[in-house]
Amino acid sequence: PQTVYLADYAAPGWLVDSVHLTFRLDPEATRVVSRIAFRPNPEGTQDRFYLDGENLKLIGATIDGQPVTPEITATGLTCPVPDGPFVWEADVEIAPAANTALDGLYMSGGMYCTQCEAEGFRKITYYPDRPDVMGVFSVRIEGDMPVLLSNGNPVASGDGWAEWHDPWPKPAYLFALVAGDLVAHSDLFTTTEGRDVALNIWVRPGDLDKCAFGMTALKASMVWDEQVYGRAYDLDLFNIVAVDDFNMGAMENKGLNIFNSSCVLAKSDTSTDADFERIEAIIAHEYFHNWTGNRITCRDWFQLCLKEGLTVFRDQTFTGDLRGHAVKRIDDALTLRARQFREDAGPLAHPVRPASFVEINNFYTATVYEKGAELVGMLKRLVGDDGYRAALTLYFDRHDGQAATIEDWLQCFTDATGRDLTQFALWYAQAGTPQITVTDDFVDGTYHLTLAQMTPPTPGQPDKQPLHIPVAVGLLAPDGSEVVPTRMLELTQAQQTYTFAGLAARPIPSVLRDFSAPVILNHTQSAADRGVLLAHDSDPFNRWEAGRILARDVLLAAVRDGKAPDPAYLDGLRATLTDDQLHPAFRARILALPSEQDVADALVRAGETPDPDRIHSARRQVRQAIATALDAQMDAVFATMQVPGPYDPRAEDAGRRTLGNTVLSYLTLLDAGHRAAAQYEGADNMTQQIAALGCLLDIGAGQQELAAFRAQWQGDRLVMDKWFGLQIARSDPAETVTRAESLTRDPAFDWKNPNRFRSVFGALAGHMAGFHRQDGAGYDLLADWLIKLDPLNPQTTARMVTAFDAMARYDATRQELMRAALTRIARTPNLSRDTTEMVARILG
Ligand code: B3K
Ligand code: ZN
Repeated sequence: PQTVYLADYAAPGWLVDSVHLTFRLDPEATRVVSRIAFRPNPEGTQDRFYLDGENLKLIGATIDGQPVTPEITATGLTCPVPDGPFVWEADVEIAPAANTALDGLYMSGGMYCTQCEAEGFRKITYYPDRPDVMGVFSVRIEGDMPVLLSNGNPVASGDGWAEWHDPWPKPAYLFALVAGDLVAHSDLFTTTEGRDVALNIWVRPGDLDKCAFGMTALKASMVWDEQVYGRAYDLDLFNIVAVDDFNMGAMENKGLNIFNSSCVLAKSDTSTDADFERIEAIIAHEYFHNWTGNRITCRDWFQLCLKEGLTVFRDQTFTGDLRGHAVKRIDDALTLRARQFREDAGPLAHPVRPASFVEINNFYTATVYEKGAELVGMLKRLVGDDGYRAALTLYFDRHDGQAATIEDWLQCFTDATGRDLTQFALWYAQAGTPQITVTDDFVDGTYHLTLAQMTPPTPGQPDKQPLHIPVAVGLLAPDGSEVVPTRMLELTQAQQTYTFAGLAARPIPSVLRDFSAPVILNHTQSAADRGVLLAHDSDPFNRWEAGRILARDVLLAAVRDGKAPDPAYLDGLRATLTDDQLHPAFRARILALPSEQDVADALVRAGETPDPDRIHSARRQVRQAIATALDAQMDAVFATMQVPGPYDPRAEDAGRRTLGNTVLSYLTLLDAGHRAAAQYEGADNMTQQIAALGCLLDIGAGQQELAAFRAQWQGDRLVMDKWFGLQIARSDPAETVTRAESLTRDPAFDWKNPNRFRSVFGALAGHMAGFHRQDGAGYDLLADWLIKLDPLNPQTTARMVTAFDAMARYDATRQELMRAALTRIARTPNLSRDTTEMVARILG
């Protein structure tokens, strides 16, 4: 397979003014007629006319009405063209029913739908399928379906046909088409500019009662983008469609967002609080793309973080505004550490803006998305709120309608604020998680804080340069009062010392407040100091972080020496648990221990080899000890966290349920599942039903409830995904693989559906001790199924291969077994380009 390099970027030789597409839908033989007005690009650097195209049957082509015979390869075509502007017409045949890759035009449960990002449009017709070619699309759909949708505004329709026009020039990856037997949950929205917008969420008839929450989230997003970013919607219509077979979460096609049904459908008895929050965030994310992604798109796919990092940052801020910033920041940091830091520490590490790729779909990663969002957050910290607003206003003014680059983006910050961001730009190019080591001294009332930065080597980048890092620091007096409020230190050298004079006593530093940069802190602090921070830090993030580190150290001591938790730690936990001044959601975050993976990460950082079984049992022991020590208080909290009245997904209630369910998980370790069984029985919402079931499975009980759950929910695909996943996630490590294996023989295991496949194998890969069973049975099972899935769905296969990316951190036996499984995948004949690239990168 060929590698594409950022350095090889060449401006397109021809630009597109307009595109007319006619679809005659048929599952086996859909005809796509395209009429494209091309003109030479004055800035073009390509001299050969080339159109991308894959798996297309060309029936005929003309240029300015004259038949032509292009030279066709497996990936595109070329042919001689006139000197000036010309009109290209092509008639191609495609087979949506045979498209199991879910990329291009495909079918899901009898409906037609599309996915074109990143390079799916070339599976629909011949086209310059690159984001810097933007055209105005008109679409006619002919098909025997009641609902026929495409981008933009409706022009005309009749029985079995519809015409659409999208006035906003767009790259082909934002094209979409949907045809099916669908019904809409509809609403109206009037923008600040006075435009009336019809809003629809299109679903299969049985799902109509799961749309109301998504609609509320959509309207909240529209209001937020107007108020916070001054961005109003720009069409008369905004459509969302729910699709059951989808490779990822959702897609921001102009005016016609297509969603994995799991990311839009919600109802209290079938969706958890976490589902509601995630759905709200994804609806916002796709909606926000209308400005950050669609109106301003990416010049090439190396710039992916330009739209994804910024849009994630925007949806994170939105959720924080709606549901509280402290807890949101904690959750985002947890996700970043669990996914991005881990990616950065292994063979798949890559910069936020990669320099090369084989298959771009393999780069929709935590690094591009979540670390990309952190870079936006750091820019905002460096230039301040006003500077950020000015830079964004300039960005929208200057680049609206364009395909832009990271250089363009940073230039807006420099021009709007005068800040030199040359060093900051390194964040986009240098992979790996920086580590900051903190040391300090205190002499005669003066405190010196020294920060030293180091970024470890990553594949292809042995030597790293110092980065420009905003480090928010505050100082506490020994009694916990704040003596120096938050100051934004800018670390730019390998090592810098900061001075704080006039202090009465040696302060307790609170470093990296609000997680001001995506870095790992090496900071030796006494348990007593951490206890003060946990009890008093004015920064909620660092308050949580202090508790987190204490918990981590307790877990490490249990793993290394079988030590029981320090009584001082238990006291701190008790104080937090019972502090009614603290938001329940925040208390729940403090009570939730670091995961087994987190413990493994800490061991690896300390140069040790993690033993998954040992970590699993040590963590269970610690949980048991916490439950025993805090039994009475937890019992009291459990009672007070019951939310009266009808279920409401709002943050306030969700926080109470989270804390209630967290203490329930501890109490279950002591009461033989008594309370959990009762909660399961009485639950009128999925949050409490599934949490109770999980608690029961945790102690080896709950089989009866599991059967009842299935009987109750067998008609609901999304809930059944939970049923599959939960019993694997909560299994005893000795049984995880057999449980997963037997579930693959369940008649409801529809392995071609990505959600169902992920529910089983995502849960298997996520169960550290179960997946890493010493005899390699977990690796073999996953490899067998990835080999089976690859020919059908390369994208989902390649994504799930990442389960093996932590290979190098384990003992020699496990490494060998993982290597064997990966080698077996690699040697499979006709392995997809997607999976080939991922396996090769992991094997190194
Ligand atoms: N832009 C899409 C992701 C497309 C993934 C292509 N493999 C969804 C999003 O980030 O909003
Ligand atoms: Zn996105």
